[in-house]
Amino acid sequence: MIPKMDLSLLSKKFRGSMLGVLTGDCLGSPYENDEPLSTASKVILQKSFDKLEGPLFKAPVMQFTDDSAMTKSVVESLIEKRGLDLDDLSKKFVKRYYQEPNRGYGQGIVTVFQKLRGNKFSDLMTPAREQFNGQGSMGNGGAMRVAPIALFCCNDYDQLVNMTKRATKLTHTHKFGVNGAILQAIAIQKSLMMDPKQALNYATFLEDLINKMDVIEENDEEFLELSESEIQPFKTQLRIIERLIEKSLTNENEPHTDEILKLLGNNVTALHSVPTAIFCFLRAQYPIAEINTENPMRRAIQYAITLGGDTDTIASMAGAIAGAYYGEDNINAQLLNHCEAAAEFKELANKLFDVVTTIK
Ligand code: F2R
Ligand code: MG
Ligand code: MG
Repeated sequence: MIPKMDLSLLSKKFRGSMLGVLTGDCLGSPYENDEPLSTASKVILQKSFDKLEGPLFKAPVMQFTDDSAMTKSVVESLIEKRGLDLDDLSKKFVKRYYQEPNRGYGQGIVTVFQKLRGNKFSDLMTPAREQFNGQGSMGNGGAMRVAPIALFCCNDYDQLVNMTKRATKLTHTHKFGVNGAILQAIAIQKSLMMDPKQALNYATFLEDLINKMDVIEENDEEFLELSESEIQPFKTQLRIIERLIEKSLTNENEPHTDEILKLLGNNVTALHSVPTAIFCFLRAQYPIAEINTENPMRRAIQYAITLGGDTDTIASMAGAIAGAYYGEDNINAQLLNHCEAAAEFKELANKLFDVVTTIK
């Protein structure tokens, strides 16, 4: 169970990923549903990040939203139950929602919570299956909360896929919602197990994700007359990421934000947000115009916000992957002081690490 990695580095990566979820969410939520940022707004965002990272800046603490709230339920349940317990997890989701309903939850998912409470948790799976006239939700709610599962399964790919599927289907049964959560989980697990001192090869990273999604999406091949992009949409999006990064590395060809958004998207569906988050993480290892920082983790989160749309969630998912790769040392301590519950998230990451490293 314990991975072959320096455990002190691994524990920093656990904290990095959990704090990446939180900081992306807190920093991104004021911009949720905005248009992509104009040059003037990017300057304001840059100044705001600079101030938050400075030692003397006093500002109200930034509140987290449903992304971190649901992630907190997942990590607490994994710690308490030392594994995935759907009954406990669904109760935690519902309890937390009714305690704090104003965390900006998705409109559809509230119906799942109401039905679960209504049936007294006697039937955990039907409420999600009934969403959107039986189609199930294709929202990114499963992906945005998956980081603790990726950390828990850090050394076991089959367990990761299986656990992510089961945990996601409590609320999201559409294949886009489920496969998006699986892709996000794989990206985090992969980043966690890599050495941040070695160069990150975006093409190799993506090739591995493409091969894995090829197998995961293969089982969805119901209609032979469909094109590959329809049968294997996540695999297709991963190929697009590769082309966009290739293009941006040849200086004169930096893709315009409009092109990125047209191809990858920035909305609340998993298909049009999980690949975008992966793109932000991979692109941000290189400098980006109008983002002035030496820190690639901050760059990933700041870049995700400039793309507009579902900023809290895309920044949070990019933060989860970047944090798993770079570890907590790349998260500014002053900035963390401005994020609600940062100390608690750090503590939860430590407890999860203890569970993972002591399970037989
Ligand atoms: N809900 C939001 N943002 C709205 C604005 C919040 C505002 N700032 C505030 O403070 O109140 N953000 C959060 O929702 C996203 C995660 O959503 P989740 O958990 O997947 O929920 P849901 O309801 O299942 O899906 C979200 C929407 O996607 C559309 N949709 C999903 N499946 C569909 C289907 N099969 N057919 C048609 N539409 C479908 C619906 O519009 C759902 O409402 C995150 O961004 C999180 O931050
Ligand atoms: Mg949110
Ligand atoms: Mg959101």
